[in-house]
Amino acid sequence: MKNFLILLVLGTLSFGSPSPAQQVEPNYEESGVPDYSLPDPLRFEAGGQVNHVEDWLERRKELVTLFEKHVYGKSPDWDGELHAETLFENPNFLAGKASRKGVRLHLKRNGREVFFDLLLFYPNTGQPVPAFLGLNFYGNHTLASDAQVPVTEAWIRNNEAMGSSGNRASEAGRGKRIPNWPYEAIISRGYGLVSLYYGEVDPDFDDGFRNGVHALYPEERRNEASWGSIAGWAWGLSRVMDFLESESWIQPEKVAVLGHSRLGKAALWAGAVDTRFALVISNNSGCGGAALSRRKYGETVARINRSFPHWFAANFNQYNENEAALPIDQHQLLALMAPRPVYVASGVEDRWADPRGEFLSCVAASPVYALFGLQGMPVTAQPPVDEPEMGHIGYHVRSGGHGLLPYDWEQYLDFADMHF
Ligand code: GTR
Repeated sequence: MKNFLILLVLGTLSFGSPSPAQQVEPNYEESGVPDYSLPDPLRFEAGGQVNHVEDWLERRKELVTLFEKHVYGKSPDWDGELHAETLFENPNFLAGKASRKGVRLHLKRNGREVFFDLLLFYPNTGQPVPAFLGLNFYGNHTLASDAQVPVTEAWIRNNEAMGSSGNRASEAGRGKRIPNWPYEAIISRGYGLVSLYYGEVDPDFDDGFRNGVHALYPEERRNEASWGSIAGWAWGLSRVMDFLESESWIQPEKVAVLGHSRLGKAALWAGAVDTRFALVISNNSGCGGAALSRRKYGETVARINRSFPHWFAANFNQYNENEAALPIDQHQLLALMAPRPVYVASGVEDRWADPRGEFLSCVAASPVYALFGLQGMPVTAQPPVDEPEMGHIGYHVRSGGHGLLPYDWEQYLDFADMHF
């Protein structure tokens, strides 16, 4: 018994002074958040206050350049040709209430070509409608219970390696993601929905720029500030927008871009660089998305760079365990949406994505909305679970963990109703 007690005490002691391995456990305590001060969105790098909307437009350019250089990398300007091919069309979807179609977007540049397939749903109202646009994780067939929507072969075209790391699509997934993309509810609220598989835009593994949209720009070698996969996914969303502008069923000036998790990071970056997106939604985007990097809560810059070296510009590595040196923080990314509405959603159990850091980011972005005479985040204290707050910035922390759920969609639909 005595020996047992000694062992127990030793065991406790060894927990009290963590080994190096234990020290790198993620921090999930508010008391473990370091002191930090956030860079001011309304202050020019050279000093000088942003007092007017005209100043902000200059400051905005400065911030986009900083995010390009230090975080996401700079995407090329599109100088190729886009061609849309209709794959299938069903004007009698949902017993005639809606249409569904498949469109293949071919992107050609200097003799090279990539393509990605869109799945589009819209109500048969006879009038152009607003719509949501979002990348999906497992293929368009996961949003369809019938066989009309084919399983993507992108992972075969690109590289088998994608199969191990890149959310490989398979027939087994057919229809499985409909609860995450509740098109029936979206349509009945008068909105369209456009989705595409992110692995067709850029496969989610470190491929040295050989596949996906990167392959269209072989002259853009991987360097410290070149576009990572998040920027590639965002760039793909802009190409979808190019196409949607020519569609008659949609109101292209009312397109909300949305994404979950890594694709929430991509939706935010798409909204930041392409102001055609009228509303931007980040679902559980966390580190490198809506959450403040300086809080070092849950996933940190160092962790994300080590796990996903292809997501960001190589420069972002400079800030591993060195967040205070970042010239920007993620509240300034949210501020880049102003005056357009932006919604940030967290899951209370999704501590890896730092729900509080996502909320504080909304608060810290709000002065830019105030410059436009708009209310950003209406409150400064994090709202209780399942009690959304909506100004020009919307926020909720819902019960449960990481995921894009019907509850989230209800808020996005309300937020879109409020602003469109
Ligand atoms: C995690 C990653 C997060 C988030 C998530 C996802 O592994 O650490 O940043 O992006 O993946 O995309 O589901």
